Amino acid sequence: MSKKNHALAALAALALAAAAPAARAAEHVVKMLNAGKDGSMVFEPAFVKAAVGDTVVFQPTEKAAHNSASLLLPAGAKPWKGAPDTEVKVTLDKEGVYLYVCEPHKVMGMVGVIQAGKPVNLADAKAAAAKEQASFAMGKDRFDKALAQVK
Ligand SMILES: [Cu+2]
Repeated sequence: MSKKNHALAALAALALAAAAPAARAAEHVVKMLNAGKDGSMVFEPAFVKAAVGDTVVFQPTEKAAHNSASLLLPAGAKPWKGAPDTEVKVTLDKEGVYLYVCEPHKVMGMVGVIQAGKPVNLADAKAAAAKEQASFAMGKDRFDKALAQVK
């Protein structure tokens, strides 16, 4: 490596170090509600757009044995399953679309979608959502509404 290249590499390292605080992971809060803007038994917001490395916190804002459990994940992401009426923190360590449900109320359409980075598995997510929501008694369009916000 030439002297000039050494200097450039050192500058690049400095620039990366300076940029690090701005790249710190964000925390997104999703409330578990008995009644929200979109009706009864909802995650609010039902769609979260995040960056890889961000955290989503599911809060038992209203209690009714709500939980958050992953349904479909990007390849290699870790599944989660929260206890009833208990906060769950999920770190989005893989890029893609995450589908999750409230197990007791998924038949009422209590479901949600998270996008971390690029939606690399969107086709898989849409197929899994369509299959799952076919058995819902109500809120059959909630996965579709949330997935429509993926960009
Ligand atoms: Cu619930």
